[in-house]
Amino acid sequence: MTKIVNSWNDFDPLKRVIVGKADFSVIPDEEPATSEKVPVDSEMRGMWGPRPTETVEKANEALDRLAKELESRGVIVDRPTPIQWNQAMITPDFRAQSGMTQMPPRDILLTMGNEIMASANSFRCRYFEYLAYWPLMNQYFEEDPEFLWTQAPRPRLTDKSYKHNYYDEKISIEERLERTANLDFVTTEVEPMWDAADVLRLGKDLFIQHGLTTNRKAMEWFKRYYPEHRVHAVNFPGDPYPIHIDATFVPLRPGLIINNPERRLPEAQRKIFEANDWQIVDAAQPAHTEPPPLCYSSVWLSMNCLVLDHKNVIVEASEVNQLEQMEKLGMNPIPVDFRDAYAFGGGLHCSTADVYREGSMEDYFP
Ligand code: ABU
Repeated sequence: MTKIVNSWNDFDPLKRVIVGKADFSVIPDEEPATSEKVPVDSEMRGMWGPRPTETVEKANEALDRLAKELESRGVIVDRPTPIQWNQAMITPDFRAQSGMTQMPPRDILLTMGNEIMASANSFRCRYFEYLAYWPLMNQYFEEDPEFLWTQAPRPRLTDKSYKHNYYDEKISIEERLERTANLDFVTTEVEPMWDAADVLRLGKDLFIQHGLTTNRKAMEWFKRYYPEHRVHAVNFPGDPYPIHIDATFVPLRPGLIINNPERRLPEAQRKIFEANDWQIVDAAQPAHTEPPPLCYSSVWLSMNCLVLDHKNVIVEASEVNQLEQMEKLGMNPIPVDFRDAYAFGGGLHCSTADVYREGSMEDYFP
């Protein structure tokens, strides 16, 4: 019997990780939570159904490349069990036309020490996505006697979970930014809803983004579930589509974090970092002006890197500015050609979920 699961942050030495798979991925039909996420001018508007086979194959090649790179560096790589998502998802409370994918794992699985918890996602199409990881969870459970296999309270996702008529084709970017600044999002507060990728783990402190995929009630739930942690609600006013913290605020090692210059952490929320001598550096500009086709995410996946330890970091190979900045910051960037996976939910950090990193729960902000 060995210890398989342990991780308290995104930068201690990585020893075991889950890398997603793109098989059977579907572009979901519009629903209250997702329509808000798709930019008005996106070619994905009004489009749904299985993703083109050649794009799935290319994404899987990119994911396999990442897995190989990690394995060549001694990291154990686990993979989910793909599910046929092109079928209706039905619960007593809603019916979705299809599921979505088992990408990216970072949205679904939150590792907190020896616990991996499946999240409480607000997208109806993602309701059953955790099932793709259940064979791995069962394996960890059988092999690691200390592993805590948990599931956050499942949201019901009835119509009461969303603001009606919140989404409107005519909403301008300026209006979206105003809504972000006012913390006015599509989800209501009837139940806790959260994506794991909105949670930034820094040992004792959890910085959780309030946005399109995580609501206030989730923050309250985290406070009660993890009483030994400090939970900080953070928001980034410059983001018209605030979803997931890992293309916005990305720690590289203790004391150093890169922040998306278009989505700066507000002054009041910076204080805890500054008071503890953390350096917050503007991330380099993305090398691309557009995301790849059929991609939900922004060009800022450029900064969505996977930190292997306090020195080594995997960065997408075409992101030349980010690669250069990593060197200037004293990191050793390892380029991996990964852009073909972007459309399937995100970059290198998104596409993985921590299983084991060395280290323990530190208090970086005493
Ligand atoms: N899943 C991360 C996406 C963040 C962004 O679109 O900027």
